[in-house]
Amino acid sequence: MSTTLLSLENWVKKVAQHTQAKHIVWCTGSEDEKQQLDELLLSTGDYKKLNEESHPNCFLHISDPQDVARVEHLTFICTEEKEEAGPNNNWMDPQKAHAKMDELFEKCMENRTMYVIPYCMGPIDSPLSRCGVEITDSAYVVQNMRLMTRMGTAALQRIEVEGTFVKGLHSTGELDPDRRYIMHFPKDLSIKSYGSGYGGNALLGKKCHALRIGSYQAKTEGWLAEHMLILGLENPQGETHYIAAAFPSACGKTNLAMLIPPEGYIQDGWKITTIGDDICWMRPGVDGRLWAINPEAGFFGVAPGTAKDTNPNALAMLYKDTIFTNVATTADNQPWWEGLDDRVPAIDWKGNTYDSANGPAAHPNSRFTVSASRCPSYSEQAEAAQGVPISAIVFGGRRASLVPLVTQARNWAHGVLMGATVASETTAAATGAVGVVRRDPMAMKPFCGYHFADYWAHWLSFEDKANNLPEVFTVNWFRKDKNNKFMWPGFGDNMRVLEWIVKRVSGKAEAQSTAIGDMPKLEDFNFEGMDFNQDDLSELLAVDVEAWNLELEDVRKHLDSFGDRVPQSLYAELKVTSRSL
Ligand code: SAT
Ligand code: MN
Repeated sequence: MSTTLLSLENWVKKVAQHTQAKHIVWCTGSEDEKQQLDELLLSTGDYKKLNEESHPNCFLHISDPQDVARVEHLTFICTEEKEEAGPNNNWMDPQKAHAKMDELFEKCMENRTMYVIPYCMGPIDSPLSRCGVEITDSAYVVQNMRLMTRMGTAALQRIEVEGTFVKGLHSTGELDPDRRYIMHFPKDLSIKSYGSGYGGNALLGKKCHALRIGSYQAKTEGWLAEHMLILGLENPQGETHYIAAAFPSACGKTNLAMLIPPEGYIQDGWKITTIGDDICWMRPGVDGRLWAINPEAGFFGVAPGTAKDTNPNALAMLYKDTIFTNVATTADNQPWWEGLDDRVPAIDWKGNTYDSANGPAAHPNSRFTVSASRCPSYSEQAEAAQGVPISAIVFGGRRASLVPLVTQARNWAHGVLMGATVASETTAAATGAVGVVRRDPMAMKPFCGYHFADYWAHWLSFEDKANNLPEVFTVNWFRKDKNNKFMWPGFGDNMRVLEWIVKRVSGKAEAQSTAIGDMPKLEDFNFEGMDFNQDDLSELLAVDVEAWNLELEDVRKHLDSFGDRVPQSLYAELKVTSRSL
């Protein structure tokens, strides 16, 4: 027996019996265990060693070419009533789903080792953290969970004290897309995932637990589980404001979380620190503010586009102790991806000699997995049990037109409307067409574990739960001009927008009020050291009344599509906006 918690021991036994696992390994999180599994993965060909001199302790994993992204059409929320899951989710009756999954899992580990991974989402000693146990037959998953969560003995001890944990069962199966399902059972706090080894489908602590099951736990317990980065912004006076920002996958959350301010800002004493790049759990504190933790312990970031000029902090953490998935390699066996530098890769992500005629060398959704502690801008506050107080919540998406650079909500309900109606062009992080505009409420479209209308009502309820809520903003770094060129430089220069946001929060900047929200006055915006024309900024902050009228019509249709559970105050806010246009 490897645990004192009977419910856990019984579950592990039952799964072992059902899957006929050959061996059971309880993961402790030790360094020895890490090394043994690295060796195993090298011996099975699941890992390739990268150049030890340039990239010590770094490995390359290549997925099955049909298993490189999340599969939203095969991801289900299994609640008694279909209505609970809402139109935003695929739904399956829990009994039917269990039967389907039980059949797939039957004897699926016959010649495999079953790893039991106790993990804690969030600092081990934080009351905001929640625990889970993932059972998997993939050593690659274990190695990723080791970096992405606090896993092993300490987590098990907490689980044994608490007595409850999220149960995640995973098998890579045959990697057959026709025998692949990711099922969530919110009431039982359990997950069953079969047939994929890819991050979001297989590292069950991440999207499955921390967002889909987490959002359900959060609703029942009075907190928020969100698809947000968290950064700390320190001003020259030494005060730090924490900002939580939601963007859909592959819209630059990692880059924003690790932003290095423009030179002039650094000289003046501004600094950005990183708490997290993907997930944020927050709850009201006794002071009426929302306090947040990053439930993760590492970064599972998109490699392409990560470079010295776009994200030097990320690049600095990636030369050591990193797992690379589906990137290309150079002739001297260093990891390489599009946008990294101008070297020519030798081998593409499929293992073939690189030929530009065959498409990109690295998969567009290729990833790095690395411990957060390797990030130069990682904040020690990320380990704080009480979390960090959030001053501003930012929603963003990829919109080539219409949506201004930055807008501040009139009030909390307007902010919730902004979040509920944010739209973005799709990216390579999920299978399906890329570049199609879709509404992605709070960037949670693929991750909210229950009916969006109820989720918005939950968001709105915080007005009664906390009396010092963050200010809410919308940003758009992705506007394009007539020639299809980005109008805003983005990256480090996004600091200028963040500065305005914290100045607004602390009452140090004015705004001009418009129908869609408050926007910066040109004189409050810092252009120092920036090669940018003020006319362009005026365009980025303009409200195109005709286009906004069309947008609001679409927003109304979007809200309507969630039926009569949609809170009336969202419609009321929508009315205020359209009347003022
Ligand atoms: O879903 S993953 O966690 O694998 C990546 C993402 O889409 O953010
Ligand atoms: Mn994400």
